[in-house]
Amino acid sequence: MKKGKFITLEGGEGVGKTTNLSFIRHFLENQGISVVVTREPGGTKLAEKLRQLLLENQEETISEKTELLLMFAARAQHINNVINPALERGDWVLSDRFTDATYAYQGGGRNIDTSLIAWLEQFVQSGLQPDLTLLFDAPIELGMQRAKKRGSLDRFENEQLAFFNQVRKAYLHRAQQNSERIKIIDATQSLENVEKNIQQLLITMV
Ligand code: T5A
Repeated sequence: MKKGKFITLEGGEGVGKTTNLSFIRHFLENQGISVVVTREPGGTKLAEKLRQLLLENQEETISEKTELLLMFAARAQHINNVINPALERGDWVLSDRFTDATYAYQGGGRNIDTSLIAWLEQFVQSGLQPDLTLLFDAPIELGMQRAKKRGSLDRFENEQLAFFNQVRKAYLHRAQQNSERIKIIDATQSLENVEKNIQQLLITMV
């Protein structure tokens, strides 16, 4: 039985998900809510190992099908060992990315049929969906500029511009289709204004 709330943060590279995660955590904790902060791919020991395989630049090409299945393998572990137990305890779960990222990157970016993703989603999640998803949106160039400041690029960040444009398009399409759950945040704004937008959305939930 899910008692807590599940919030996910989504968007392209370097749009500010991780930065805003700590703002959200503090905001919720100040309201007396117990928060579990996690991320995908990852969130458990095994899923973090899968993350490493997925993000490292590899000599061997990872096929699109392998990539998709590894994402869902990590997710199955994450849901079973971290997300569901936390929600059952009544904690709120804040995840840096979840299944919308699969629709955007593997669906939009890699062109995998979304009905296949939907099948895996149902199989792995058994109906589990976030209560709220914040989609941080900014032009690709801006996010990449911010991401590059951090140093070397991972396997996804080394993709071409066309890939990221497809990812962004797929995210915006999902937001349109799930407008009750997915709220778009203009990530080109100053951090202060981004935080104000987030706070307005969170206040309606607490
Ligand atoms: N993936 C993941 C899939 O392909 N399928 C899936 O199903 C899943 C779950 C994960 C990768 O895996 C892929 C997608 C990803 O490529 P990741 O580390 O989670 O990788 O994702 P990244 O996008 O690479 O994470 P980043 O850390 O690069 O981006 P963030 O978290 O969005 O950005 P953040 O907060 O680190 O900010 C970057 C910089 O910008 C500044 C920050 O201070 C920081 O320096 N910044 C701002 N500056 C000015 N104004 C603002 N409003 C700012 N917001 C942030």
